[in-house]
Amino acid sequence: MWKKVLFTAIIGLFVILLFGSTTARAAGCDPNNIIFSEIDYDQPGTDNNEFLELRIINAVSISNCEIRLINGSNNATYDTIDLTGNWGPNQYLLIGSTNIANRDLTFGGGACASNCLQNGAPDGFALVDTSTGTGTVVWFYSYEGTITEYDAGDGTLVDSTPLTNNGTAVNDTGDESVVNGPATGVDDCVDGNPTPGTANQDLSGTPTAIILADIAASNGLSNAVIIALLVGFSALLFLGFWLRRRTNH
Ligand SMILES: [Ca+2]
Ligand SMILES: [Ca+2]
Ligand SMILES: [Ca+2]
Ligand SMILES: [Ca+2]
Repeated sequence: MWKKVLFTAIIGLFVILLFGSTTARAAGCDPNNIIFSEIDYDQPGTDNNEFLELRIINAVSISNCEIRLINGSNNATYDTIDLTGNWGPNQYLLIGSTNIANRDLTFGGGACASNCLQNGAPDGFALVDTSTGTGTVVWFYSYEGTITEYDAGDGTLVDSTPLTNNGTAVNDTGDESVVNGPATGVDDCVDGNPTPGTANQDLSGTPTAIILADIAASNGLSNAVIIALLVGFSALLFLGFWLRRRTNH
């Protein structure tokens, strides 16, 4: 009898080790595996193309996590986006308005088309662990300033980490988005071309030098003469020159 029980236990343990280990994932809401990647909260005119992009570093279950959008003027949560499923590694989780293609989740309970992300200043967003039953801040970022003493539900007052670029608060007002830099630190945000759901523009390197070795006029001697005149004229006035691209070629 005892031999049979012991044999069954050993087989059960073997099955757990064999199959359990292959599906093991990091704990949910792991701040090292769910990081902020990019946000575009303000476009010229009406904000029709807002999105928030997260990057999943390693395989992780995020079913106990949610993203909360937080109004900096009163610390109220104005939108909650439940996260679910197993993700990663190296995947982008895209939350967007209904105008954002290939989004995984949608602001406003699935219905928000414009003005989904408040424009500050400041406003913020937090990754919250809900496995505690009430809510615990995992990370909490803000833009255009700092939000103080936000309570996710567990009674702990948390100040946001402002998105900055070398200490200067970022301000998204144009065609670009706020991209977390190549380093994972949030004090390394830069303006970049919006890349919802895909790898961010790499702005880490020094711009590649362009050496102008030759100018080929597309329209015979006339273009070359124009360029020569421009160069000579500019050198006299500004000690520099510019190139003009003809539009009628
Ligand atoms: Ca706008
Ligand atoms: Ca606000
Ligand atoms: Ca907005
Ligand atoms: Ca991106």
